[in-house]
Amino acid sequence: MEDCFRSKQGLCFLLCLCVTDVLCVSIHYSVPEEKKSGSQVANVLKDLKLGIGDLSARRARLVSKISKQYFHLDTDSGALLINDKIDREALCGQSELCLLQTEIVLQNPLEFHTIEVKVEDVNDNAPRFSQNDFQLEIPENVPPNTRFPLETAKDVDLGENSIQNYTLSPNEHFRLGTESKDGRKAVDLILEKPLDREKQPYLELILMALDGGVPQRNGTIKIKINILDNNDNFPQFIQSEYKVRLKENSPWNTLVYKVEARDLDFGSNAQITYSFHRVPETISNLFHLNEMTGEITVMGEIDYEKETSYDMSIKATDGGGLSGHCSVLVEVEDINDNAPEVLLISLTDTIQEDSPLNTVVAIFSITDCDSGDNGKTMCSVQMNLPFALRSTKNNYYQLVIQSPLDRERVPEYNVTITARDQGSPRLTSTRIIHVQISDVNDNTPDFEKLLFEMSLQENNIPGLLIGSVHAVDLDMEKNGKVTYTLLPGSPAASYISINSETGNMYALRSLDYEQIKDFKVTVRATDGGIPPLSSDVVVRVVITDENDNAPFFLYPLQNSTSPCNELLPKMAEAGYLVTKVVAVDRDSG
Ligand SMILES: *[C@@H]1O[C@H](CO)[C@@H](O)[C@H](O)[C@H]1NC(C)=O
Ligand SMILES: *[C@@H]1O[C@H](CO)[C@@H](O)[C@H](O)[C@H]1NC(C)=O
Ligand SMILES: *[C@@H]1O[C@H](CO)[C@@H](O)[C@H](O)[C@H]1NC(C)=O
Ligand SMILES: CC(=O)N[C@H]1CO[C@H](CO)[C@@H](O)[C@@H]1O
Repeated sequence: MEDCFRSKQGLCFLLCLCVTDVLCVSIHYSVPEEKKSGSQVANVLKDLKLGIGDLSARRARLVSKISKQYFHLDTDSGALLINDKIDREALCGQSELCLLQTEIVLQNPLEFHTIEVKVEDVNDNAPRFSQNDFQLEIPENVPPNTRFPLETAKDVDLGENSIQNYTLSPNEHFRLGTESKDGRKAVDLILEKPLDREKQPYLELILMALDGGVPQRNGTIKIKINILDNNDNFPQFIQSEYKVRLKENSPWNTLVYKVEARDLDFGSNAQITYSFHRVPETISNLFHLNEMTGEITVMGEIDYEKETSYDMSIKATDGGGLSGHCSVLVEVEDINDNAPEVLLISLTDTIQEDSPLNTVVAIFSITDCDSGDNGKTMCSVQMNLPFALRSTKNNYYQLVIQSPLDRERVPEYNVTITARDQGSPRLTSTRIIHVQISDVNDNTPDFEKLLFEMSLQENNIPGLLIGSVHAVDLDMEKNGKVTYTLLPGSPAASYISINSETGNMYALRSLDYEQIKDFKVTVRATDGGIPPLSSDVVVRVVITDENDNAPFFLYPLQNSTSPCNELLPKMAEAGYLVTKVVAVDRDSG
């Protein structure tokens, strides 16, 4: 290019030459670049006002100031022909005007004709980018209308044949912005719609530069856009609420549930740790949350009776500090681990034997901490008792008298209350209540015999024990304590006395069989109840005889002073009744 006649410089040189030289004539032609060698640029004959043959006759030749000869002259025809393909861009670069100058020298007479050939631009160059692709990294959170400058293309052609326009492959995020800065076109990528790495982490666009020639040529470059992650995604639990069931008494380390959160971000922005979020100590002491895996395990005693459900909030935090939440409701399932309990509310521990039917002896309640069937209870007492259960509402029961009581027959009862629930396995519990029957004076003293007979030898010493009577009273204590008295009214009552406590009977004085053979008294047995009950019995005392009387002669009289004179006939024969001796003895037997 250095030896090419460049533009104005060359033109000036020519003009100067022509001014000094009268014979200087400048002829102008033009030829498109890239014409094949041998193509004709023009015929010079007419312009040189010469005829055919003149050129060869005057030994015309082309003289060029540059070493390379682009043209040659056909001296026979006068045609100016292209020697070699002309590349305008190589010759003149971006200059608007590209002139090739050559001179036709004629001899005899010597003449110079300057020929200027304007090389016209042909759209022979496509727009060109310096690289095939272009890397761009854009954070996903850049706001719309942010501009990213792009490399521009170059097209060495001129004017219309150089770059006229840029286009971008269709896409939903970017458009092109072109601006002319200092006469140069700048191309920017303008963000139209926000980016989302999680949807599309990578974009490839094609930027095309178009020139305005015919045919239109284009050049392309790939724009590779890596969208950089911002921690713009919150960790998100797969479900926002979890509901799980857990059997009570579940052992240590039982897996309750594994929660899982996802984060659409990348790298540490997507690394999730789990933690309890503001849960009370009762929960954090009972459950363990693995912060890496999200597994919730049992760490304490799960007791349905203490707590039927646990509501916990769990937080997932990513490496960038964003967090998401979920709630886990753990419902504890009841296990029949509680036996029913009999709770005695009131107990009358002694009950009068004459209490009327339906008298309440005890009130108790049955409780079972379990729920459902596990907590449904039934209650019973043993058969053959004078008591019955009567249930009132809310698991309250009354133990009432069902049939008459008799302390003298059964003085106490051990009532076994059995409560059983309906869980599986069935659990039962029993409670024994002791019911004491208290005495009522409902029994009269009862003599052992209907009639007592005693005997007493006459001439007894006063105060002698004759015998004793005994009456039984089945009642207790005072009610059963019998005292004995003699009923007055019979004269014989003065003969004897009775010990009121023991029932022993004593003779008050010496009795004479010969005077009294027997007598009867009535003894009354009275108990100590209020009012007292009593019964009477008759006691017959028989006096027995003793040989206390000498026989006594009734005849002859014993008090006569004179001996008994009996007149006896002389002639009395043997067997003759002299007299009759009569004696008596007051004793018997
Ligand atoms: C550039 O190309 C686009 C699309 O092909 C067209 O809409 C626009 O008018 C062109 N601009 C120029 C200056 O030619
Ligand atoms: C771009 O140029 C290629 C050949 O170089 C051609 O096949 C294509 O159709 C051109 N595209 C446009 C839009 O002009
Ligand atoms: C009741 O239980 C008590 C104490 O266990 C026992 O001493 C008593 O003999 C029992 N009574 C009956 C009637 O079973
Ligand atoms: C003399 C005398 O004393 N006579 C009496 C004897 O006993 C009888 C019967 O007891 C009496 O009647 C007599 O008077």
